[in-house]
Amino acid sequence: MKLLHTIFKFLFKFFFCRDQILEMFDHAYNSYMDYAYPADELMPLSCRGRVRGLEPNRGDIDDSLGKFSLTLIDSLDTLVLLNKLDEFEEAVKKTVQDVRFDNDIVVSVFETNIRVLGGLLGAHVMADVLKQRGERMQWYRDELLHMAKELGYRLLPAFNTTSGLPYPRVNLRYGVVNPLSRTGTESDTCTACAGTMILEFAALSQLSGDPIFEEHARKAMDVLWEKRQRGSDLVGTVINIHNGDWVRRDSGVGAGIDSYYEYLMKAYILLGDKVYLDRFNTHYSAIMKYISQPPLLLNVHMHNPTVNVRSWMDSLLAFFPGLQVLRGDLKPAIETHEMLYQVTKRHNFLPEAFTTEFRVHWGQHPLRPEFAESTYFLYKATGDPYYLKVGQSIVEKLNTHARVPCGFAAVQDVRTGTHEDRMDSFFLAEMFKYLYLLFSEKSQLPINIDDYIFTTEAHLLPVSLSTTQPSCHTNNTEPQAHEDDLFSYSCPSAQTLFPNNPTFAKTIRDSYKYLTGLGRTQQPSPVRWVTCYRFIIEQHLKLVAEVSQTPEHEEVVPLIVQLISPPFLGRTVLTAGPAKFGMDLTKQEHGVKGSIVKSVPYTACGPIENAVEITGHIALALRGDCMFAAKARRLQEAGATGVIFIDHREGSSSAETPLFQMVGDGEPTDDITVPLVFLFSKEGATLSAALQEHHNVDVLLLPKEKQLGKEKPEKLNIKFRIAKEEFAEGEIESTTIQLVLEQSETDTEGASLTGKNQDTCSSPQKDPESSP
Ligand code: DMJ
Repeated sequence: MKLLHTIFKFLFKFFFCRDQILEMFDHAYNSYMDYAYPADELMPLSCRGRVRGLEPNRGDIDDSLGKFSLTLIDSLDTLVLLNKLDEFEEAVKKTVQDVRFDNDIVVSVFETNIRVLGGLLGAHVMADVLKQRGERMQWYRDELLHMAKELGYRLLPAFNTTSGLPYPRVNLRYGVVNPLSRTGTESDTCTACAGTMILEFAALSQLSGDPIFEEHARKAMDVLWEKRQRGSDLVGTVINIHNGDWVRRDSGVGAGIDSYYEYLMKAYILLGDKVYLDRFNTHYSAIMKYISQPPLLLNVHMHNPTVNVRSWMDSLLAFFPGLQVLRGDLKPAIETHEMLYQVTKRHNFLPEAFTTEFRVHWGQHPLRPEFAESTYFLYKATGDPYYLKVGQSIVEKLNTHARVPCGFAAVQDVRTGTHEDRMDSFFLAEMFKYLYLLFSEKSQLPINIDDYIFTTEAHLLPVSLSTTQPSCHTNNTEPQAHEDDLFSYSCPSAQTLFPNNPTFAKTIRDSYKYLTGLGRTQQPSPVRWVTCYRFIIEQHLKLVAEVSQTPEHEEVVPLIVQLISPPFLGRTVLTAGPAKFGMDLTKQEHGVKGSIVKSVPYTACGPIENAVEITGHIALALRGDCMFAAKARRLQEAGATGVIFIDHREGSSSAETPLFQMVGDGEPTDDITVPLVFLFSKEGATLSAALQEHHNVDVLLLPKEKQLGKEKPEKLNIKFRIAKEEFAEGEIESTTIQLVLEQSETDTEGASLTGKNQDTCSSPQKDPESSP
């Protein structure tokens, strides 16, 4: 009875929390839209928008405001995740119609990148997913991506330094060195400011086809790495952008450095470039050696790392347990998170800075999401309902101590509970995502969350981006990660870490229960080891493997898709890539013929809705969102006789990109027997245009060397017959072109081409005998 009661209470809280979070989001978002939009931010106490220049200058924090409706853009992909799809469509329309970047305003390069560029990219990806599903966003023509590209170009002047480290600020209209820019006199920037560009810039390069963004972000990452202190492998907090000298040499994982480490790990996940993992591992070992003093994370001097430089911690470091979960290092993640939880119990929120005795050092709390972020990651890694309880406490504290009639207000001082007239955009971009995800089952989400990686502002980038093209540059001279490090390249198992101890998370936490002098022993809660979050990396590796470089000894045999029905008649030939699984087309002397039908959904990542039309035909499917093998399987089951995959990356073509072989998903693929070919997007566009114009398009899939009418002309004779359709007197006379493929005398097997030795591609079929 007691157990039932506990389960009921747990379920009630679980579902109640989800609804409560949605209601809170509505309150925050609607307040912004009703009282502040198109201003950058909501002033929740004054119930109006914050317009830079019209309000008293707050210094650096105002550099986030670029008169580009910051909060709207930062909220876009949250709308999707929270299943507010009508609102999303509406908000995207507003963004496209109202937002302009040609503003004579000086903004922070870092903040504009993570909030605005990241926001646009995350929203573009979501818009694309919804559009491909065929229900919404049908009007969408990549407008957000075009805006992202424009913004990217406006940020680029910041990288015009001799070192390659970006200026901290840029004038959106005039750049940096222009006399009208009112910026460009700065000589230094923070490590995180220079080192938190790579995810957004690489995604922008890959989605837009212009490598310049990724190149600049990589260069900045390279400089920071080169400038690490070689003895300690730590970096400082502030660096000179001209000569790369360290300006502030204190080193921690919070303010000033935080997302540099985060982006090394995530750049590896997104781009598959092991250089970033090696760098991350090197830094991580140093962090664990010098900065991590469980459960504390304390800044040290980068040149003399055994010396603590301060006795307080900042709230930004609360993201770090989440990053440790990503790496699979759960024990210290649980310890630090528990310490942070105890601090929130004592002060309601994490103060911006708190001492090693957990007293307030700086009492402000601008509704930062980092603690919720780590809570979500720990719940994913452990499945321990304890973390739901933590999430519930975050929800309660926000409602009790931050909610005001026009939104949620930052806390000026956690000791007094006084409010500040600000609601930062990250509250909508991050806080609600992590809280909602914490209380949602995967199946309740509109997207498969495992297919995405979160930027530091919690914008969603698809891990499949890593497979769209090889990275710009890789530096193979990097040192290898420490071989003896348990976590370097593998997913650690709970068995290894906590042998015979199913309640390891609780055991670890229990040592910190009375850390702040508060709290009582918790009821023992069963801990379930669900998964190591390193599945993201495994997922990534799978996706990389999907298009992995073919080993040197294995040749990529180019295939073709030849359009054979009128009016193409074999003259349109598209170069295609092969698959390592499915039917081996090189063994099909005469290829495989069929008419093409576009899959619905186009990505073929969900149930095939037009199986009736697809049966007996070759399906067209867009690359992305799920594995090639999964798409092929689904389409084969729906009755397709072959699949042509079309690249989702704009502008790719066989002339410019080397062909690759699609490989399976690591699982057996023997069940997939239909032929599979891959077209880059330019070739794919030709095929799609043909289908749109002619509705019935027959194609032949076959190896290039066996291309009809070319290399082996002796095998087949192609004859064109002009047949006049004669109708009753007075009726229109129509001309039909017939393509007749005849076996040559030398070819004894030609009959297998179409099942008969003569094929008419005209409609309606004419008796060839009647032709002239
Ligand atoms: C966010 O804008 C990002 O997470 C950034 O990396 C630092 N933290 C703020 C919110 O606290």
